Amino acid sequence: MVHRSRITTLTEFIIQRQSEYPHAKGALTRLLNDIATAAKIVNREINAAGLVDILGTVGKENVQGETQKKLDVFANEMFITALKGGGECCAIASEENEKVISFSNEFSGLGKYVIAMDPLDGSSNIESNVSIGTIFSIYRRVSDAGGGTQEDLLQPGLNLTAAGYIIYGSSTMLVYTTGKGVNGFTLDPSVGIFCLSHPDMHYPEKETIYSINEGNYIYFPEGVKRYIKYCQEIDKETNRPYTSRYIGSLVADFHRNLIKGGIFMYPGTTVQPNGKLRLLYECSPIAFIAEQAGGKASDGYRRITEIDPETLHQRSPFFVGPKNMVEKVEAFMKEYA
Ligand code: P6P
Repeated sequence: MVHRSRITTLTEFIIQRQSEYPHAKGALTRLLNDIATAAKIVNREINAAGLVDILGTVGKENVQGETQKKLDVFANEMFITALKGGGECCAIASEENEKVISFSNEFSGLGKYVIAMDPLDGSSNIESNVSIGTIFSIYRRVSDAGGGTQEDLLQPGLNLTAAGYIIYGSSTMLVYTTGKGVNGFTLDPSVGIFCLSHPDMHYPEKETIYSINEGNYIYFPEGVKRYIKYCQEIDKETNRPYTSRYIGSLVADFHRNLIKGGIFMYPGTTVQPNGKLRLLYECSPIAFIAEQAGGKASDGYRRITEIDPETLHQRSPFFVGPKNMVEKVEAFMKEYA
C-alpha cells in the first residue's frame, strides 16, 4: 500500500508555530487564517474569470490613477471583508484605497494588528492570463485602542510581525514568514486546503536570473545600465551571462527568482525618480521575505526594511534578490552615481 507522506496543512503549521510563542493567544493565527480564507475566494474568482464577466474594468481609477479591473475591486473587497469580520485587525492600508480603512466597531477596535496589502498585484496581466498575486504585511498597532490609524500603518519593514504573498499561477501558493524563515503552501483545490509544499525556502547558491523591464533602459541610472551589461558578460565562474526573465508581475517575478536564484530590479528612472513600486505594501513585505530567505533588498543605497514610510502610497526604487547580486548592483550604483 502506498502511504502518502504526512501532509501538513497551513492551519496545522500556523498552530504548531504559535506554540513557539508562549504568550501567543492565537490572534495572529486567526489573522493568517482569515487571509488564507479570503485568498481561496479570490482564487476561485480568478480561475473562473475567463468564464464570467468579471474581467474588464469598472471604469474607475484607483488612487494610483490606474484603471481598476473588476477583479482588483473584488479582491480588495474580499480581503477587507474577511479581515473586518475576523476581529484581529483594526485597520487596513490597501493599494486600492487612498486612505486607511479603520475598523472602530467594538469587535475590531480591540484588534492588535494592522494590515498593509496589495490585494491583486499585477492586475494589468489579468486578461493575458499571466500569474498575478496578493501581497500582505502585518504590523502590531502602535496606537492604544479604537480604530487603527495611519500612524499604525506607517512603520518600517523592520517592525513587521509577518508578511507574505499569494501567487495565482499554474497552482495557487501562499508563501509567508513571521520572522522565523519562509514557508510555502500549495492549494489543493479539490479540498480547498493549503498544504506545506516548500518548507524553509532559501535563495539557492547559484545566481541565474536578472529581471528588469529593459524597455526602460534609456531612462535607467548609469549604475543600473552598467549592471545590466555586467549580467550579459561571459564569465563561467560567476555563471554569466545570466538568463533574462521578466513577467511584469512582481509576485510572479519575485517567486520565480526566489526558487531559481535571481535578482528583481525596478529602479528609479529619469521619468519616475522613485520607481513604480510602493514601499509600504509591495517593497517592504517582499523585502522582509527575501531577507528571511537569505537574500537582500535595497533601494540601491539603503536597506528597504529600514526605510520609514512617510505616506501610504509612496514609491521606492527596488532591488531584491540574493545578497551578492543586490550588493553588486549597489556597487555599480555607488560607482556611477
Ligand atoms: P512595468 C504590475 O502592474 C506592477 O505593479 C508589478 O506587479 C510589476 O512588477 C510592475 O508593475 C511592472 O511594471 O512598468 O514593467 O510594466
